[in-house]
Amino acid sequence: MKILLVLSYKKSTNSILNKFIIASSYPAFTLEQLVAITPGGYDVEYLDERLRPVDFTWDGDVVGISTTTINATHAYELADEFRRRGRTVVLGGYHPSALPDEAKQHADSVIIGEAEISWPRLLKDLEKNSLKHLYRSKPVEPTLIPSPTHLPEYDASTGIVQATRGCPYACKYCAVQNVEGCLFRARPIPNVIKEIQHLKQTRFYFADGSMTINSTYTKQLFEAMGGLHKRFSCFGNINVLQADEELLRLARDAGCEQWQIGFESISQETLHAIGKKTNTVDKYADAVEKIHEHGMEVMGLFMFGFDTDTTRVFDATLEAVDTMRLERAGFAILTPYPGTALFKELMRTKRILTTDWSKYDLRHVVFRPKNMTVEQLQDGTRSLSKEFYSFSNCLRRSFHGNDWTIHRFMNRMMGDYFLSKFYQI
Ligand code: B12
Ligand code: SF4
Repeated sequence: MKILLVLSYKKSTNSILNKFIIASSYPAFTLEQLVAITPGGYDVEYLDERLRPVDFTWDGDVVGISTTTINATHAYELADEFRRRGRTVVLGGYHPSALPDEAKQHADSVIIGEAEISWPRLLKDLEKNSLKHLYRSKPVEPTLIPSPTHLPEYDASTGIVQATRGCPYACKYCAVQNVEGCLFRARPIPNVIKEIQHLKQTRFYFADGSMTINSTYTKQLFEAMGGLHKRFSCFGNINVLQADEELLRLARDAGCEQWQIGFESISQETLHAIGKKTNTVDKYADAVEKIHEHGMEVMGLFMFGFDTDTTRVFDATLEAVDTMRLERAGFAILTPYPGTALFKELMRTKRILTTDWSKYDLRHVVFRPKNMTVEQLQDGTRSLSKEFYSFSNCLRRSFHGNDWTIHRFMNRMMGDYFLSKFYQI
């Protein structure tokens, strides 16, 4: 049986510039994992639509398409066309997992959630001519999660490693629950270490929802990473980063350069309303200072449009970001991803303005905000992002810290330029 695995991406292009930017930024980790979990004996091809357009004349049996919400409509178009040409189509990933009934209209079968168990089962059923419309498995036992297959297209990029799955905090806006669920599972440390050792790249990032859910595990992992000479960044939460200096020291020794922190808001009332149990505003500055003292940077992530936000939130957030001396920041418009408690609540109260999924990109307002207009939310977030990434502010931040080198200066300026494009509203 011949299988084609597709990572869908709506802006398909073949340009050399796009290839360079994509290949030098992030690999298609999802594709690498899907190739790894496809049992031997099948003829497997893969396609990252960010690098190559889809060829509908592909002559094979099964097309597996992965999609997040912003690419969903486009992924459905691909699915419809492949089905029209007689191929069996399977949809999986964040969006089909959240809305399987919608996805089913465009596919012969839909995988809900993690696929390490269900994808091989689906392929077996297909061979027996007994394909089901939906496949859902229990959270995968961490020892059964194989290392992703290295795909040579991404040698020049930043590597990706995932040590754990599942997040028990279940913040109301977070989509991680749709695929990984709330049950925290940590992969065996030797498996993760072997994977890091085999990375071609010297830099990588942990695609884990948070590396501070079980700090005992994370400390053991960081200790085991000593001597690997890799550099990495990862997500972590305020409650632990502020309180656990041993973790910070081990992180630094293991090669951590940057903690990415979902601050989300500088209002405790907002954090309470969205169920962000890990954050206490009073602890923000101390946590950032401690991370800086241990020689690592902080990338802060913020969202706007919560019911408790008024138009004053933009200036207040910029001031807080400056006071805390964050090296990097990402400013997003609150986006109710299907499957989340936030989406259900806004649907119930009829505040969802559009289900054009391509607008669910953290840059468009897709719901009716409570204490400002759609335009105020859109413009306020855009202006804040522009201000933070203005040339003069990037230049000023690039001199932060007392270990200035020309190499670090160039890295920061280029990194800021890239991020300003990534977060462009
Ligand atoms: C790494 C990552 C990225 C990377 C690479 C993404 C990629 N496509 O490889 C980068 C930095 C590029 C990125 C960008 C964005 N991301 Co992102 N990202 C992640 C992150 C941290 C990990 C995803 C991952 O690789 N997981 C590991 C892989 C193995 O899991 P997986 O993709 O879910 O695949 C498994 C199953 O879903 C299933 N499966 C998936 N597809 C298919 C297909 C078939 C046929 C089958 C059978 C099975 C199957 O099998 C896999 C194995 O179990 C998650 C958060 C998280 N911790 O999960 C956010 C996340 C996926 N990102 C998200 C978002 C919003 C974005 C951006 C829009 C952000 C932005 N500001 O622009 C962009 C859009 C990217 C795009 N065009 O799709 C949201 C998605 C929400 C949603 N409903 O769509 C998440 C969940 C973050 C969050 N907390 O909300 N992201
Ligand atoms: S702590 Fe992070 S990964 Fe966990 S639910 Fe909240 S936002 Fe998602």
